Formats: sequence, structure tokens, C-alpha cells
Amino acid sequence: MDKKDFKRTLVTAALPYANGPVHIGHLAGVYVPADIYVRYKRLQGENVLFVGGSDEHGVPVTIRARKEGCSVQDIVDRYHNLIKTSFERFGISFDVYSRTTSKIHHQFASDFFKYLNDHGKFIQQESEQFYDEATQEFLTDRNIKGECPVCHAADANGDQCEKCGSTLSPDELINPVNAINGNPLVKRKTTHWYLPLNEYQPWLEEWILKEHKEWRPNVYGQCKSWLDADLRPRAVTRDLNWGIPVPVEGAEGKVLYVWFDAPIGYISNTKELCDAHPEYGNWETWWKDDSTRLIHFIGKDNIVFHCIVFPTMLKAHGGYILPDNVPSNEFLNLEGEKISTSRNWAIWLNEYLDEFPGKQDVLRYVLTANAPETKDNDFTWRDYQACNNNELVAIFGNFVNRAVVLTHKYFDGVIPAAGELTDYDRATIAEFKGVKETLSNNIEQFHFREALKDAMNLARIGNKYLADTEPWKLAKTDMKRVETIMNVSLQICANLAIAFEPFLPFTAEKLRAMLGMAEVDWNKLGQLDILADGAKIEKPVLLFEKIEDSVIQAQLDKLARIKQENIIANFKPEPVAKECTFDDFMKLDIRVGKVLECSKVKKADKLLQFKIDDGMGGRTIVSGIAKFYEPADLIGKEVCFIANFPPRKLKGIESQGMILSAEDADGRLVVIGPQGKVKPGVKVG
Ligand code: B3M
Ligand code: ZN
Repeated sequence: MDKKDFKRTLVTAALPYANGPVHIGHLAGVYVPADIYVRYKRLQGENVLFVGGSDEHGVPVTIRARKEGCSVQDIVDRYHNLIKTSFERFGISFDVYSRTTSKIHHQFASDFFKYLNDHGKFIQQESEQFYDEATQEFLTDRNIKGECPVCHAADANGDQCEKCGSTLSPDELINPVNAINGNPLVKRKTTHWYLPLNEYQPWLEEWILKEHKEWRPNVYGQCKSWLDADLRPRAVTRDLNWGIPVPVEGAEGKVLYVWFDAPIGYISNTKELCDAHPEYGNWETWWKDDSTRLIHFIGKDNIVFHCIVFPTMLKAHGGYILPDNVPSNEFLNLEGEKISTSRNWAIWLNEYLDEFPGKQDVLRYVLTANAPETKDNDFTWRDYQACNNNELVAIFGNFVNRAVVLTHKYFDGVIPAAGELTDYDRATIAEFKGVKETLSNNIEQFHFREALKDAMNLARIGNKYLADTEPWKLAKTDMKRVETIMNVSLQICANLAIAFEPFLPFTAEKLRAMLGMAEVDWNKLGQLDILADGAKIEKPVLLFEKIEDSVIQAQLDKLARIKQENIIANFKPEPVAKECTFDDFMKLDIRVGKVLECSKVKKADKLLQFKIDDGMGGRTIVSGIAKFYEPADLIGKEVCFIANFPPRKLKGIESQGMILSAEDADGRLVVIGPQGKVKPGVKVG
């Protein structure tokens, strides 16, 4: 179908797992771009539906429940509600946000499976899987741990070793055990239903590789490498006690694989909405009429499921439309490191909303300006501050504020009519006349970073216009000219209120209220007749405020604390050394000493030279801890040292012993000393 013939757009955003809150990686990758797109479509007056929901099945939620010692239902209830309200507070404008534990979804997914099964679309295969005889359950890859065959780390996961990064299968693990309880595992036969993706390979090659060359290179490339590697049948059922029961007799104890039921959630959630609210139309029109354009917003780890598996399910079923595009982003890192739920290395949306009230748009701005559209990108708090202070405050906010304040000052808040335009006015207007087209094109092509730049450019133009024309100077001499300048400036403000609605909806709303704009008409973008002469505007309110260093520092400190907690949590003591006897120990003469003097050793950036009171007339010790201490801080401290090592020369200084130290949580060496008052020279033992 020719793209122009689409009559409506159905937008889905990946269903987040209800095993934790949503973080900035999810937002930048999926929800912010999807929301920009949907808001833009709505502004254009297009018939668009935005579908989301929580993914409440699968292994991750069960792992979380066991960790927290509560039921799986408790976990999904908690996180579904948290995620749903966080999205609402953040302005992600879903038409429906439901959940995959809903009755409607269970029924719908079950029927979908049954239909495919009844029509012979699956194959059944027997395989051997790991089984825990004590708990009588089959284990999924994620629930198995064992020794990594590559780096021999002790607890590699069944699908991947976190230490060395190798992709693994549970069969490769040395001594695989149940990750939850450490039980040993045996192999047991089990039967599963498989979707024979291989049978759809030629069709997929045609549909993706030939007909969707316009997909983003990262998406197209991933599909191509999957197809080049030849597709194999994929299991769509699991031995698990959490999920949608396989609706076939004799399949007790089996549920639909989470990746089978989750994408069906897009359909069942649409149905739930449309059945309850007929004004949204008929769900089947959204999903079965080929004048609907279907767009999936997802993260890059979901590409294969949305481009290959789900379309194959829809094709096998028949009657459904297929995605027209799957704009997937790459990953967002945080302060140079991969975001990780399990390591708590993330900025959680609910925490951000609590800690930065009213600053939804700042985060929306930063995540769009740095969106990982073509490559992984990094979020840093310093960038966040710079974007806010140097762009939102200094350009956008400053311009709007000046325009509104001056209108109140000179015209009592009444929009003056524009008089004759100067060449400079005309040049300024010419600069943004084309903004509607460039902005629209960029959004249509999912180039949201560029689109945001187009919108921001309007503010730059306005800011420069006011700075160049200096109406505050002309006010004494040429009020007619000031009228024109203020009219043009306010019209640019009105343009901003339209252009930013998809990106910064809270700000756009404030701005509209200030300017007395009852509605937003995308088609007015680029024009100078949005606000009527003689209309009154409201008193100025600040759109953005400066973010101080202390606020950013507090966030950096919080991350530093998390890093420390991780080091402590992940610390594994070295194996205990070979046995030694008491006599061996007694050979070492360990003493307490007091630091009398301490200084840096010249031309040796690691070494400190100590004068130690050892109760026997004093001695010199050289120690390699200069990186971790200021010499002055150690003077007067009590330390333990080995007193009977043979003297040795370090940088020409004779060292008569060794000061004991240990690594702290930051990997820094700290000296070891007695906990109470001990006289220099006393023996340790
Ligand atoms: N819940 C995976 C994820 O959050 C999965 C997406 C489902 S979309 C149908 O990355
Ligand atoms: Zn490894």
C-alpha cells in the first residue's frame, strides 16, 4: 500500500517488564520517542492510537518475587501501578495502558495460540531440559547458574556469563545448579510447541529485506544477520507455573512463552480499550484493516521479536496487518556505564519525578537531545545541567520571558499590531518559515534529535531577534517600531508553543496559557498570525529555572554510593591460603608502632617514607601507599608493621619493615592499626 493511503496510525511502545520501575534507558529508547510521535500525529489531526501496558509474565518477575519473598502477583501489582502512574506523571500519553495479567489478555492470547495450534501452524518437539527433582520444576536458562566454561567464574547465568560476557547455553555450564536454591539439576524430557520460523524465511526475506529497506540501519542490519544465519523453529511454550496456561489438553504445567503472549498484549489492550470505549473505534479496524499504519517503538534487544517472531505469528494466523516500521533505538548508558537494573545503576523515573518536581520536560529534552538513535549514547548529570542552564533557561526561557515581560511593560499585556516590517524582520521571518516542513519531515522519519533541534532553532531565532532589535532602547524614541518587534516576538513564542507540544508538553501548555492560546494548530507553524492583535496575554511565569551545582552533585554522590554498595555486594574474598602452622605464624614478628614522621619520597609517586616509634628507638619504613594518603594525615596514627623482614633499599632509602594495609570498598589501600590504645613496640599475635 502506498504510504499516503494510510487512514490511521497505531503506535505501540514495548511493554515494560513489571519486575522493577522504568528508568531513563527505557524512556530514551522507547517511551519518549513514541510519545513525541503520537503527540505530533494528534496535532496533525490524524487518527492515532497509542497502546502500552505492562509485561507481567516471564521469568524476571518470578525471580524478583522470590528475592523479595512475596507472591508474583504482589510484584506485578506493585510495579504495574508504579510504572503506570510514573508514565502518567511524565506525560507519556497512552490511550490505553493495561497489563498482560488481565482477563481479556489471557483469553485473547490463549485463543490466538489455540487458533494457530488448531490450524497446524506449530510443530511439537521433545527435548531434554534441566530439572530440579527437589522442587519438581523445569528450569529456564535464566534460572540456572554454574561455573563459566570460558573464564571459570563461579556463578555464570544459564544464558550469559556476566564476568566475561560470553553468551552461553545451560548445557555449557560446569556443574549447573538451580540459581534460586542451589539444588543440583538433572536432565528430563519435555515436549514443547515450536513456531517453525524457518518455514517463513523466504517470506520474511522478501518482506523485510526487499520491502522495508527504509527501516533504520540498525534494525534492518539485525534482521539481515538473523536471516543470513537461517531461522530455526522457536519454542513458544515453557515449563513454568507463572503465565498463561497452554490451552491444549495434556499440557498441564506449561505456559505460553512470555515473548509469545507479550506482543499479543498490544492487540488485547487495544480490544480492551475499544470494547469499553466505542469512540476509539473497533479494535479490528486498528489491527486488521490494511489502511492502518502500525509502528512499534522498541529497544534494540527487542528487534528480533518485533521484526521476525511477532510478524510471523501474525502472518501464520492471517488477517492481521504487519508493522510498517519498527524504529528501534540503541542503548543509553549512564555516566559511562551500562544501565543495569540488578546493579541499581540507573535513574529511575519514579525517583526522578519525586526529586525533580515539575521538571519532566527537562528530562524529556535531555533524553531527546541525546537520544541513542544511531549509536549507544551516554547520559551524564553534567550534560543534563548544561542542557537545562545553557539551552532551556538561557535561550528558550529567556526569550519567552523577555517577550512577555516587555509586552506587559509597554502595552499592559495587550498584543500590539505589527506595523511595517523592516528587511531585518523579513529576514528573521524567512529563517523559520519552513519550520513546519523540516520538523514534520524529521518526525515522520523518526529523526527526533534533529526535529528537536528544529524546534529549538525557533527559540534561538527569537532570542537573537530581541537581542538585535533591542526594543527596550527604542521604547524612548520609536514606539511604533516596538509594537512591530513585540508582535513578531510574541508570534514566535506562539510558534514555540506549537512546535514544542510533542517534545515538552508541560512547557507548551504553560506557554499557551501565558499567551492565551486556546488551541494548537500544527498547520499554523511558521506563520505570524497565530495571536490576534489586541488580545491580552497573561502575566509571565518562568518556564525553566537554573539548576545549581549542588543539585547535580547530590545526584553524583548518590551514584557514587550505589557504586560502593555494588563493590561491597559483589565482593568475594580470595580463597584462603594454603594451611600454615602456629609456628609458621610465630616466625612473623608483627608490632604496633606510632607514626612520628611521614613524607613523600622524591621521584617516586607511589612511596611514602615513615619514621615509626617502635618502642625500640625508632625505625624507617618505606611503603607504597602514597596514592591513598596525604602524609600529614598519617602522623600520630598507630599502625601495624612487620618488624623482622630483612631491610631492603627502596629509592636509596633503607626500609626496615612493612606497614600492613587492606583494600577498602573503593579499591584504596587503608593502613591497619589497633582499635584501642596500644603502646608502640607491643607484639601482635
Ligand atoms: N518486556 C522486554 C523488555 O522490556 C519485554 C518487551 C515486550 S514487548 C511486547 O525489554
Ligand atoms: Zn565467563
